[in-house]
Amino acid sequence: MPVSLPALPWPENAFEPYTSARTISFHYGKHHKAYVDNLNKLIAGTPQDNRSLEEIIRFAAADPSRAAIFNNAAQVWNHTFFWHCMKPGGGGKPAGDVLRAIDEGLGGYEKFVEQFKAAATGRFGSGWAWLIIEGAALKIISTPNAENPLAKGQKALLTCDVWEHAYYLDYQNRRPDFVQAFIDHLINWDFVAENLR
Ligand code: MN3
Repeated sequence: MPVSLPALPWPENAFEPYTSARTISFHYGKHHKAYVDNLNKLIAGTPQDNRSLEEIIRFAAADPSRAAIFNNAAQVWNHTFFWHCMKPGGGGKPAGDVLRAIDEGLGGYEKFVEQFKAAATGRFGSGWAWLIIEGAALKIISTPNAENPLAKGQKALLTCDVWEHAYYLDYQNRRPDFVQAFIDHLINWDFVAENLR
């Protein structure tokens, strides 16, 4: 039972002008799809091809000799999660339970923005910025390359892809401008609220 490429939750042009249809088309249709295809090649005919994606990630994270499986499996999961972290007309200050959690856990929305931007722009090279829960604590972290909270026993609430392929066609070297647009116009706080429950 191969791992499949899930459908996008919105049209590819849903985030113009903050992220172009061209960026989404390459990011989903080439990058995300390649991780799915590579993973399926790596697990074909092994016990992993009957496991869930989450199980494959935990299996592969346990042993450095499984790095190729880990990298592709985690990138499949990270991208599917990332697509749900964005919605048309999203971004800006959240409300309700999410805002309460951010107020209590991070000291307010302005602190969230400051820390999330620092995690996203401060990540050297390729990686991800995350809002997570570890134990009972709300935290902002960044991970390199394919690494994700799932493999560390943390719960992911929100992520932003800061690999160059996520923004280079639209922003070139200006990663901070992409991150600002993500925060102001793209974040799907409804999805964060579901993850918080
Ligand atoms: Mn990506």
